[in-house]
Amino acid sequence: MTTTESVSDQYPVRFWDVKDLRGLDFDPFMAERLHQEPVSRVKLPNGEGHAWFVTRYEDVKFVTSDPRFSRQAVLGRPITRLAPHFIPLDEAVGFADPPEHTRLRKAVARAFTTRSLERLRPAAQRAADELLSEMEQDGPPADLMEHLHGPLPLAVISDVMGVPPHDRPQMAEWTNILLSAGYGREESERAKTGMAAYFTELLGRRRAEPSDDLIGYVAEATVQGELSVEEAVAIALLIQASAAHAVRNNSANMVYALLTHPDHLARLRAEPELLPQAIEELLRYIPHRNAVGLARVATEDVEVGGVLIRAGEVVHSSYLTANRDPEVFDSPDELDFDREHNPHLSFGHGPHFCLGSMLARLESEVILTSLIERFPDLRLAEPLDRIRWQRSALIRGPENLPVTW
Ligand code: FLV
Repeated sequence: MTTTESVSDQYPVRFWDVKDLRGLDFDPFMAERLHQEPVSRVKLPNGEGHAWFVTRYEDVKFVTSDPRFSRQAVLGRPITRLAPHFIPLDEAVGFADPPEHTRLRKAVARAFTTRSLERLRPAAQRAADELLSEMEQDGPPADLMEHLHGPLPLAVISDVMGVPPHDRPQMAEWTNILLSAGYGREESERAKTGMAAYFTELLGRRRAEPSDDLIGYVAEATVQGELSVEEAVAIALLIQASAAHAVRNNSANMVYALLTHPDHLARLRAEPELLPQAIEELLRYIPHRNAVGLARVATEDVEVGGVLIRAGEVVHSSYLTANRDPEVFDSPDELDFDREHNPHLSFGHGPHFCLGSMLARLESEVILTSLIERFPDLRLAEPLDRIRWQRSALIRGPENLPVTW
């Protein structure tokens, strides 16, 4: 580099035209950045300006855990991004930095302790058994999205929240609009406002009549002065929407991966004790989302992967590329149930590490075990090109998953 060369010459801003991908194809733009330009500058389809894009495992861990990269500083800035709107409400935990972040998480931690979760397992298993019995009665072929991946995660998180059964279809509809880049800003904002009004009302009722569920816990926290009503509503909305949607898609991608890797599926049938390890590998291997989500803003000049990022600059990072970093994972593009070293970042890293990681694992275990035990000859009912994949999605997954048995 000569002394006259500027950042702009050395790091051209690359336009990331996020295309709809099929199946579990890894985004070629992301792979190219990881292997050829691990810290780059990108511009996404929405928002303004450009951002740094950090892809390597160690760099991603650094950016997502060092306090000099702030989420609070994202608020009010039209940061370059995939979706036309911001998904969380301004008061949500996703936009908070420690110590406020710690206070917000503490208010909901009770719902996600190991004990709370183990209480949920029998209920989740019962729900899966009932859903699969209905599917069996209808007979093959059947769409697993409709019969299992859609309803099960929605039921599980709605039970955790205390959202009554007759309100769940409305939740699913709002969530689909909120967690998509395809409806436009106005409609997405409308879904968010509708959901916020719903939780404000439910929270009001729980303040009057306490309940042993997540809405009850945050209602109590507002009474104790630990949370404002806006904070309670924002955290409830984010958990309800993210949980149902992420598990629907990720668990469907797991089943798709197994049905298109028959040797892996046969191995799981023969060695069921391998399941927890197989789930970890599926979590690593599946490209969970399109592009990137919420960015961070540097509050000071910081060097990342040999590049100087200046105070005020925007930084996106990717857990998907981190999970494919050959410095950490041998043959990273292979699905390998025997992988011994698998410290994947699929649930994130640092203070924003997924609150629901153990619940997501539990649901995936219930889903995969039930399918494997009940349907010894489960297979796709249509050729691969008849499976439709969501368009303009933030979180990737199939629209339909037709199976027979
Ligand atoms: O996909 C995104 C997302 C998903 C989610 O479940 C919660 C979120 O806050 C987000 C987000 O902020 C940005 C996304 O692209």
